[in-house]
Amino acid sequence: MHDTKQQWFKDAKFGLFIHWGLYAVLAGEYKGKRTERIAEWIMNDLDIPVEEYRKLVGQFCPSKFDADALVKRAKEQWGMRYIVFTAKHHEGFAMYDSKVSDYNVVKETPYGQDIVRQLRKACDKYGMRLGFYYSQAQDWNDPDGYMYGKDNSRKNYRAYLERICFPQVRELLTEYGEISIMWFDTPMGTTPEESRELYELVKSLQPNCIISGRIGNDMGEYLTTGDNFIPSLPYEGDWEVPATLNDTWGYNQYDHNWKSPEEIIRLLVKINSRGGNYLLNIGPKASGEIPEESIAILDEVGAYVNANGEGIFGTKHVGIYTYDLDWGMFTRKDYKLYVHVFKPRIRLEFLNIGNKVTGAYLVSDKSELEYETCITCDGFRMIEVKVPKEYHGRKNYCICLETEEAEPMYQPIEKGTIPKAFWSRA
Ligand code: JFZ
Repeated sequence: MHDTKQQWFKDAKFGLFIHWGLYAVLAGEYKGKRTERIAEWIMNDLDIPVEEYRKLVGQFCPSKFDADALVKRAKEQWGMRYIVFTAKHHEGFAMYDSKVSDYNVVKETPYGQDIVRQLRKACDKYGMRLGFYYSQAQDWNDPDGYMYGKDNSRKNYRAYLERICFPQVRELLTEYGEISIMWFDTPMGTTPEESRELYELVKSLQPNCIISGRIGNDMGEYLTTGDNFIPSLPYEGDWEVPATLNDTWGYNQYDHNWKSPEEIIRLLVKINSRGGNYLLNIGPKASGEIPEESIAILDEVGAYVNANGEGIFGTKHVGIYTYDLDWGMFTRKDYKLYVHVFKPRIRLEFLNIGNKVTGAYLVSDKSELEYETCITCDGFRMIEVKVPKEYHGRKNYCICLETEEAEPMYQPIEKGTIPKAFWSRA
């Protein structure tokens, strides 16, 4: 079981991933050819020669980038508690003023400003935690980086670690204030010793900086699932699902396969109900603007999160309920069971929850709800909550059942396996 030992991470539940780099200039297409893969992989997918790709620096001028507005919106409207930003992705281009490599946004673009510095300032202003995505093995700009020229046979990865990776991780962790997460990725052929060296470097500079699962060799402080892959069952310990709003991380002008706000709300609650954090991505355009579809979706998701944050932040994973509810999902805190309701109901019925309910309320305004409890003829507890009339046609709201017991107590579907204690409680 993974334990970050950082309560903020356990409570955070919802973070913002930002994938931004030179690939945004191409936006999914190069010389009339569209990539069919995730847009930040376009150099690799379309075999763009390094010298050709490097010329993109001359077109990177995100004059419309507004770090302050973005971080303010992410914190206050979208309800996100941390940001993970691509300081350097596989393309090898640093989105900050790196003294290690001139291939960076300050040194080589007409824009000439430090993106990370702007995010740092905005995160400090709005109390948002900041982390960095850093591609520690793949570097398509450096002959000693993995997947350079799609050939891993002649590289000196040790030289790459010492010349680029370690010094850049050092500058990121010494020049930009408190960093909450180092989000490493695709460790490729990294040896256990190399992962350990990277781990020790991070901890030597910022002991409280959490190291993500993809540092390699099982040395992550939390589990990073596969992209957009949600564990089917509740999972003990600290873990996170990196996920997209459409089908790409970096901006792709042709990817319109956006998930709906309702789908995102359900995914957030589903991940939280199983004990994980949802790290949800946006891919800014080359202009620095956030795709309007991303903003529209996250504004609506954020309205739910802000109204029902009590049932999201600081919750723990719930066990597997006896029945499959097609209209709702649970999250929980001690002595409180939250029910996120996704479809219109006039009554909420819960069979085989053995808990003694001591109160019920609507999370958004704390208004009390009427409820009844009975024991069915075959001996199972039935809890029934009356939905206020004004909510009969509503979906996407959350209620709280206050219980005498600290944890949810699901009764099995089969009688006879229930401890005697349940039978005595009417
Ligand atoms: C990696 C990157 O290659 C990709 O560009 C993006 O940044 C994503 C968040 O991370 O892609 C992966 C890495 C690992 C898995 C899947 C996609 N995995 O282990 O399933």
